[in-house]
Amino acid sequence: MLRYVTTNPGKVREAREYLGDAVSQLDFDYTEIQAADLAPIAARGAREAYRHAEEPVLVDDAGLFVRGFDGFPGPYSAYAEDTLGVEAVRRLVDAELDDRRAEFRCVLAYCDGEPFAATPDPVDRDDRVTAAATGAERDDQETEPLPVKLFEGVVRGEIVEARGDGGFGYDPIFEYDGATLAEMDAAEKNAISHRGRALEKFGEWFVERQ
Ligand code: ITT
Ligand code: NA
Repeated sequence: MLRYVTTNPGKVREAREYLGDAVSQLDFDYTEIQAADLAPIAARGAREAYRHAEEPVLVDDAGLFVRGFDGFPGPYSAYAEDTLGVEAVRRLVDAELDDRRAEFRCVLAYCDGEPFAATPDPVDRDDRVTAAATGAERDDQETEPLPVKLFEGVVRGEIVEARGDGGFGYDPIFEYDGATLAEMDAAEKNAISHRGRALEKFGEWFVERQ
């Protein structure tokens, strides 16, 4: 059984929509280190979650990166949602920026305690992600680092007035191709979303791993 490590049921709904019943939620609040990128946060989280669960884990770290704010809230998106709230983030963009462009990023980090093949993975064409996946990501807690494989997805859109009541988090204020993510069902959102794209890369790779 593959455990999808998150406290957020919205993420699990989308993962199960894509990967099916082979995944179940592991409601585990791993330590989120401070970092400018999602990848090291997810990688550390996957190692911690694997040590805790002792079965294959997939950690999902995501964030909203507003271009005109140099990527804020980015890795601090959950904190910004909890403190300011989604509507205040939208008002900030409205008040401060003419450029409404933003992107959602999602990094999935997989760990099952086993090493990965050293040969370049033809499916994973993102150089930065592949570099991190080869063990370049250091594990301070162990002399022998646990290998972690990373999969990244991005969707580019714009911050708009809230519309729709599907999805979760920042979905109502993020528009892609004329619709907000909250106006899409889980399958429609997966077809274009940061998470859907990361899940697709993971799914193709995981079939070969099995
Ligand atoms: P876990 O860490 O337990 O997985 P979380 O909700 O705290 O749950 P993150 O740390 O990845 O997740 O924080 C991401 C923030 O971005 C959080 O405020 C989410 O609501 C939001 N978010 C993540 N994915 C999203 C998506 O697909 N659509 C809208 N908002 C999203
Ligand atoms: Na979190």
